[in-house]
Amino acid sequence: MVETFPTSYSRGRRHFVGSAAALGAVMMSSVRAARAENMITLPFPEGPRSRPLTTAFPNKGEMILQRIRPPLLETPFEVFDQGILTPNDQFFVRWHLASIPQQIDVTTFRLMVGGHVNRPLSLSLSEVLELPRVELVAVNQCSGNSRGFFQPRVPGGEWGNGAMGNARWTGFRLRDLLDRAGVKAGAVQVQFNGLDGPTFPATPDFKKSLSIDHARDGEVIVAYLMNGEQMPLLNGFPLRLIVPGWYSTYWVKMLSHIEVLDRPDDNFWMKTAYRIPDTPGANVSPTETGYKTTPINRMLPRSFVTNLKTGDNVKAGATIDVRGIAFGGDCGVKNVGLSTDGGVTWITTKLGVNEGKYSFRGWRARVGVPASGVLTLSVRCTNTQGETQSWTPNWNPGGYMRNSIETTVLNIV
Ligand SMILES: Nc1nc2c(c(=O)[nH]1)N[C@H]1C(S)=C(S)[C@@H](COP(=O)(O)O)O[C@H]1N2
Ligand SMILES: [Mo]
Repeated sequence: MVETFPTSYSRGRRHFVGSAAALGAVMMSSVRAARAENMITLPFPEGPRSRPLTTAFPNKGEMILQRIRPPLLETPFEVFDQGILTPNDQFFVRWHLASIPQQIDVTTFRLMVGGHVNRPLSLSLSEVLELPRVELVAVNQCSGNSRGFFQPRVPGGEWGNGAMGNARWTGFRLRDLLDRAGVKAGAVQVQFNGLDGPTFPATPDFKKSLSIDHARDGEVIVAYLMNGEQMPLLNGFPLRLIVPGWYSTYWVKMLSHIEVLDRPDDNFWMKTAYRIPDTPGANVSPTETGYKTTPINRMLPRSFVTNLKTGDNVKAGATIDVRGIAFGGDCGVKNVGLSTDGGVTWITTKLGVNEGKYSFRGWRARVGVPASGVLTLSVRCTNTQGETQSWTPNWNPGGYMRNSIETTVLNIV
């Protein structure tokens, strides 16, 4: 049966088993190696000041190491200057629970669909590969991407801007799978669970849910390939949910159980965790209490300069190329503006290839450098729904949904 898989599956599997068998040991040695190796300086207002870079995780290249177990690995920001698709081996990694399978037997793996359905399913990987194949480019962004910039500081993974990535995902529509199981009348949500689990029984297992209509919208997919290749173990091998336009907390990795619910999911990860103030931009003041909350959902527009960083030198009087990436959130990019005067005027940048409304979009502009002082570049994305980025950062106790205008300050020499 393995032979009917895409070649990358069987070829990848050997590689996968070989490299991931000693995941725990690899992770321990990675820290020792990393300590001795490069450190990266972090621009966070309230620390930490630096972190190690590591290359020791299976199927991963150089990553910023935030935590070993469960792994938190951030993409070094320069990677986003290489193109709008983030390479698999430098795609960020985030897990909540420490018990993560170190190998998957692709012959015995089963995807289960149960709950409020007419025909519960237990499908092998070769069976799911028979479902109509679809492809989509979409940004996977952690709800807490850029949390390290929050002031006042909030607890959680203190990410820079690299807890995001954009990939071409290949798989099948969740709707096709649910239709095969036959959703019963009265279904309200669909719950997703992966093969990872807690090390202490008291810790709630990581499960996320979408409304039945969202789950059946034809855009939510179950992916088995990432950028045309087998997904790295740490990004969810062999199957993961793709929820285009929504924060990646819903993008359940190592997806193994799908449960159709006839009542709203009240598990910890829906009812208590990953909730945002029900206010515009999920914004509240740090002293506010008693506001209504809602599960985090759609993403907001963001944009970044990728070829220059604060502190870089530029030549007085020169004309420079400025380029970067943007995304609209849960819709496309309408335009990306660049300002050198603190937002008094905006240059309309030239947009790059359109890989669909859920993808990163490249942009570029030419900018004249003044004779002296500093050159301040601010970048602002407006999406096709007319939503734009604001100057003032939002704040909430979860450190979620930061999307304010980014500014890069260059020294004129
Ligand atoms: N099974 C499982 N899926 C998961 C998680 C997890 O802890 N377990 N974390 C979610 C969160 S919060 C994020 S940010 C993304 C990270 O995806 P990545 O590691 O592929 O970048 O996975 C999501 N899917
Ligand atoms: Mo996340």
